[in-house]
Amino acid sequence: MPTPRPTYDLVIAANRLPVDKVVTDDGEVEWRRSPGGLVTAMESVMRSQPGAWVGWAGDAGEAPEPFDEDGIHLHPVPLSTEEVRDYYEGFSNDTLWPIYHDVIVPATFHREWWSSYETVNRRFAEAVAEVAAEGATVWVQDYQLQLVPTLLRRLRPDVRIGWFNHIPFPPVELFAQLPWRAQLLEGLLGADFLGFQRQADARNFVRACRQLLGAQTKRDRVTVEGSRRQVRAAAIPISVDFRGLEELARRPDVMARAREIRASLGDPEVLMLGVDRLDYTKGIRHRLKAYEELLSERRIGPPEVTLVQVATPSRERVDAYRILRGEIEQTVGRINGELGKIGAPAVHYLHHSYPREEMAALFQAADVMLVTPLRDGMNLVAKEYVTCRHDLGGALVLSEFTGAWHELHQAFACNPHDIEGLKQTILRAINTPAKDKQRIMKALRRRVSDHDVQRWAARYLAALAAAPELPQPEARN
Ligand code: ADQ
Repeated sequence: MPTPRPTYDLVIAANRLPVDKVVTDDGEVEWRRSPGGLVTAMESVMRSQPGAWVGWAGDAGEAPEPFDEDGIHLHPVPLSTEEVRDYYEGFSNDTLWPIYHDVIVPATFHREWWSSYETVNRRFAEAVAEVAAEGATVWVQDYQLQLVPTLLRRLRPDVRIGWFNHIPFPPVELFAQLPWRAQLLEGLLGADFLGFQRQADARNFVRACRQLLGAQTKRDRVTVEGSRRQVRAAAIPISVDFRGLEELARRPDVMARAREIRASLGDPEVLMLGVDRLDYTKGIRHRLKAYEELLSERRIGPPEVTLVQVATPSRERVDAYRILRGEIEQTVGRINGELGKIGAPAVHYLHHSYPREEMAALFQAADVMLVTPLRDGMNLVAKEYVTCRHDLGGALVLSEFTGAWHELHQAFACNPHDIEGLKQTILRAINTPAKDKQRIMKALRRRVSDHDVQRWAARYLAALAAAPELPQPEARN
């Protein structure tokens, strides 16, 4: 008789497993932990209770057998080539992503994509049902898995189910465009607790349930029709591993690297930095436009002022991303061609991923950090930047359209659509006296230090545990 598979009291379900496959020189397959806030947060939680993580391993085709890595049980879910195209690149990133980010680019609707999304969500729900212990806590992550809560509840009514949305939840006027809006809301209502980055996101969700499903709602609760079950929707903003990242940023080799970066750029008076996934939500074009105008009006210029723009390759098989990359690279070429000098380009553009040490050094090297998204669930780069500035140096320009702005009010706030205003804010960030900037940085750092990712995970799990129970039947007289 086959031995029964082990089951776990805490199960995370996310589109990706927290590991990347690496094939060594002698052809051996190794799994390397992909660094990221969620993994760090989970490590802190899973130290006290054994946990499993259900997710895709990153290659299309058959999934590897489940395995344990650094104390976490990893349970891979397979995706075929067509599913990667339809469920992931299609429905998740070309239908939901634009709708959930203010339709900065138009969303694409295909019925086959939806059908693939349903199939894959069902597969995730079945995988979770297999590894979850009796009465387990299941924490589902993000917009790729919005149907999992209800599908899982049908399979396993004994488990407690939470879902966290890493991206914004749109206003009902935009959400209503989705042909599958009712199914998505009903999918989420299978959870006991739904977590969002901002209050406004939670309110948008509750309002969508009221207006599109006719559900009864009261403050942050939605009553599920037919079952009298209540689902709570509230904001629990994500954060970074403040202590871990700060320790890294204090390492002498990282600090030396920061100095080296500045020196290799010709020791500019002002080094500005942008770090983003190459995504149309991040406002890279608006940032470059403001910078280009400041240069051509000769209010700033190389070699005294320079900009490093790191743009991580992202979703390169989705058309909107290919088009964006072309536009950004053309703009950078134009700015350098027209406004750069020999040995002093106006923009240093890097289309790579970097190790954490290099990112921490870049953050420390930068005098002005430009975080200018048109819409962003949170934006961890803003929090990472202040975490790395233990010297209290630097200034953060932060878009009001990020979740981070709702916590980091003291930053130099900007509306990236207002190019004139953005230019003024950049100049203010450059020219504010160092003493005032230090005071601001101190306040920003206190906020992130007090609300780190470990606290986020603990708060989320406490809210999930305390979520409303099914109301007891009223006693009969
Ligand atoms: P993202 O849209 O990916 O995340 P963000 O929050 O900025 O955006 O996180 C990006 C991460 O990638 C950061 O940790 C950053 O340091 C790292 N990174 C960026 N460029 C890099 C490079 N070139 N090399 C190495 N690392 C790089 C989604 C939502 C956000 C939300 C997060 C977490 O869109 O709004 O903040 O999830 O919930």
